[in-house]
Amino acid sequence: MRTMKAAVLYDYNAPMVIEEVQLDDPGVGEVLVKMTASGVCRSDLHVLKGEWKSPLPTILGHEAAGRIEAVGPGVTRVKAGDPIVLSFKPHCGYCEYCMSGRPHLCTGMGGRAGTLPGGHIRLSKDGNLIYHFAATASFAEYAVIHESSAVAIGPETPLELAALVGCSVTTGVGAVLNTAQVRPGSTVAVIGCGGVGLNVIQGARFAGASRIIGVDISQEKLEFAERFGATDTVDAREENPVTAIRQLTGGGADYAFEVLGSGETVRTAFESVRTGGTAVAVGMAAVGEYAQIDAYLLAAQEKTLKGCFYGSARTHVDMPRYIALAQAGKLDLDSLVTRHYPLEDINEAYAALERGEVGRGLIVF
Ligand code: CND
Ligand code: ZN
Repeated sequence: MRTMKAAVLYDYNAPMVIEEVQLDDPGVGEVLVKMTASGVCRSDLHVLKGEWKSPLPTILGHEAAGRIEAVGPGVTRVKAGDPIVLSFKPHCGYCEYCMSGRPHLCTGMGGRAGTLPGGHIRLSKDGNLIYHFAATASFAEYAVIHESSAVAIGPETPLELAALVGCSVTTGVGAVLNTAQVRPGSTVAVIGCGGVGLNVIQGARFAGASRIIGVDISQEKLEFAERFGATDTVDAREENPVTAIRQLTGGGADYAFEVLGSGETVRTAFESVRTGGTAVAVGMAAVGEYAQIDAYLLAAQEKTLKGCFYGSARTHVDMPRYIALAQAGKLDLDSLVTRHYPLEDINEAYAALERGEVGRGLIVF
């Protein structure tokens, strides 16, 4: 067991508390990671605001990279000193989803919300258990994670940038390449140009989209969108995005990605695609929120509405590839991070995310 500094969430809509907590040694099939950096993603904000219920107290954080500090019994794939990206979807390798190439939907791990696979909890404070959000709990100096959550990457990879591959890059680029499988020459609309949305935009550029329309309510975000490959931008405060996208594409985009997480913007995405087009919900709304769509047009225009979890990633294949693409200059990770924070400033980092001020914020340890 070790004592370490972490950000603990005790109540929804209350600040996280920076304090010393205890972390048990890794058990069978688990590893101990020393954190290098952890990204500030809206998914953690959903929990902070109580929009997603996660058992409390918990340590948030799921977009991270670090180095293996020690391995538990039976771990052979990684060893102390190895650089890794943390995956928030551990997978068993044997269930129907894993065996059919969709490990991001694995159902074979056991456990429940806030625990590691098998139901284990390694975090505590003075004997009281603390839950592991997203099986990663990366807003802490160290984490114990399942070995399938430790994605080995090359020794030369800058770990601060690799952290982004833990969520926003893999989710955003994967939404385009894996979930939607955007074809070259397609038209693409992206509703919400934050950390994940910018990666949808650069994924669409990489996939050869002919037109990429970024939609946001912040002028700063729209400028970012252009830097990442948007050919057109729409300020949803000034124009109806559906009308604007239809005009720009001559009737509707081939693909529209919702990357905010609300029922209203899922509807916007659905209405923005042409006959036969595909709308993809990447953003994750508050639990219990519904999206209204025209049920007649769903059939009559043969539209597709699909969800995207974790960029439909095969993490151990896709994450090293995204890093290789970044190293080849085909994906831009450097420009995503606009602010660095020490762990002590984590509440300010989330306030800035909520105010819509940052591309991606990064907590650096
Ligand atoms: P972030 O807050 O950085 O981006 C959201 C963007 O939406 C901001 O730029 C806002 O200005 C913009 N916005 C707000 N209102 C509107 C509007 N009405 N129309 C258009 N744009 C608007 O969030 P993020 O990029 O970190 O996360 C986005 C969503 O993706 C969020 O719901 C998060 O939980 C989800 C997500 C999903 C997955 C997955 O596996 N599917 C993984 N990680 C995050
Ligand atoms: Zn995320």
